[in-house]
Amino acid sequence: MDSSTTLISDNFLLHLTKLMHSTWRMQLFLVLSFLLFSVSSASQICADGGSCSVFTCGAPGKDGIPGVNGKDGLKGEKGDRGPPGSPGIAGPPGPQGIQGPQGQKGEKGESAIAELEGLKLKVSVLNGRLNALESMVKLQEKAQTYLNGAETAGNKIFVTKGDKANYDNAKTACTSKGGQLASPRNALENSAVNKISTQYKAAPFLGINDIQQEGTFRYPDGGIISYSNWQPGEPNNDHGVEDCVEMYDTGKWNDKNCGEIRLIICEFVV
Ligand code: MAN
Ligand code: CA
Repeated sequence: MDSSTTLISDNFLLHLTKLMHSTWRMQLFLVLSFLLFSVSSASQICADGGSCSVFTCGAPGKDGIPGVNGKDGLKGEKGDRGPPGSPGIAGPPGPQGIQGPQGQKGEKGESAIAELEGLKLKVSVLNGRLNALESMVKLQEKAQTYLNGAETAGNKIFVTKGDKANYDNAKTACTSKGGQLASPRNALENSAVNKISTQYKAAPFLGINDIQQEGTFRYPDGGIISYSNWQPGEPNNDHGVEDCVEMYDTGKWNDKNCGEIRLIICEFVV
């Protein structure tokens, strides 16, 4: 500012001051104008505590260095439900279920027919061998009958060597060979035993007896007899000493003293 400008400005202010001193209204105007000017050309900076400082404006300063990060804000609200995750690994096998209903029978297959034909052939072969075996058995029976006198009845064969003995020894002679004294359980078996006895013209001892209990006749295995062919009037336990049984040449039975000597006829069962 040059000296001429300063002189004008000083004169102007002086004149104005004089005018304002003229009245109290002018003084009030001056104060308000000054305050208005000061506020409009100042910046106000306030600290956190609430105290403020007022500075007059100058030329804008350079940007300062970035401040430190502030404190974490409040926790945000819960977000939306996310998409489904990938499937997990398979669990362990469950317990076995109950058996279902039986299905319908299938049609006959070709393999079943072939298998059936094979079985038919096998049956035919076995049948031939069975016939040959039966023929051999019949042949053996004929030979046995000629040699010692043997008779078959059902699955039983009765045989003798012609020997004679009391009951105890006759019993042992049969059991020692895997058989027992002839004990006919029906008319057919009784007839077979009778054939042998008539051939040898000798009465045999049967295995049947009432040694265990008088009057109760049993088979060698202890079972009570279910078939009998007593001579009329027998068993009479003559003189109280008859616990064994002999067969007459008629095929009828008589209880007899076990100490007597009789033909030994054994029976063997398949
Ligand atoms: C007669 C009958 C039989 C009896 C014998 C004994 O034949 O009495 O019952 O067993 O004599 O020798
Ligand atoms: Ca008698």
